[in-house]
Amino acid sequence: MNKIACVTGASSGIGRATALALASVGYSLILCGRRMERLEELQLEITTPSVCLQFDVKNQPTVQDAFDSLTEEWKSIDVLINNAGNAHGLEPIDQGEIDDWDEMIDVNVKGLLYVSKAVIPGMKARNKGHVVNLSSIAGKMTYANGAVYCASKAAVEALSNGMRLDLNPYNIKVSNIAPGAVNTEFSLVRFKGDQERADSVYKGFEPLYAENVADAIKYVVTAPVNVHISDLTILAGAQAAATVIHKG
Ligand code: 8X3
Repeated sequence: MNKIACVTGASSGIGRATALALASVGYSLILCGRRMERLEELQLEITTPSVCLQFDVKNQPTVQDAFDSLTEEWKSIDVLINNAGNAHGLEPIDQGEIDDWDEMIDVNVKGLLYVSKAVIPGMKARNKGHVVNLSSIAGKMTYANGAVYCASKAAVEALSNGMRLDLNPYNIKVSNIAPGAVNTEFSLVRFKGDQERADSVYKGFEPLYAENVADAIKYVVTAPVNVHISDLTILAGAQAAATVIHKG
């Protein structure tokens, strides 16, 4: 068996592109997501061995059951890409929806923990592994109207730092990836299907594409054993900070 990479949120965006990028350098793939048909479509594009796991990262028992259902061979995960995440809403703190807050904290923070809890013990037992957590520029700089999303990503940053310390004695690398403006379904989800508003986020400049972030993750994962990329921020070419983008 090739090395095994497990990608959450593999059905679209950065997760999908990362699965394809890692397959292109020979990784076998565990594709995780909520939408089985999308995972199976992706599986058809992947030439290395792959399996699909359907679960919602918010639901801890189903996360654990899914990983428990893997055969022994597939349980030997070398690389975990904690990509599943989302943003819901963009408004002042007093106007935020409780359901939106729950969704962001449950998926971005608790979901990442649930998946990590299911995978890291095996890495520790095998004394090797690599965890890649998808944070955001929003985790490094809070912007107006984004307090809860930014807080959830700041939590990812703290978790990456804590994991790196705790897992260091077990030869497990932990990389934190912080993308800026990436043109995926991110804004469409944030704005609850308002395509026009989502499109306006990426107007007037060339944003990052999921493949750009996937390329960086591929480098992070395949870097020599003596190289540990602990933290990588990737902005769009015209971007200087979370909300500073030179347009026009
Ligand atoms: C996505 C980047 O700046 O829209 O995490 O929050 S940003």
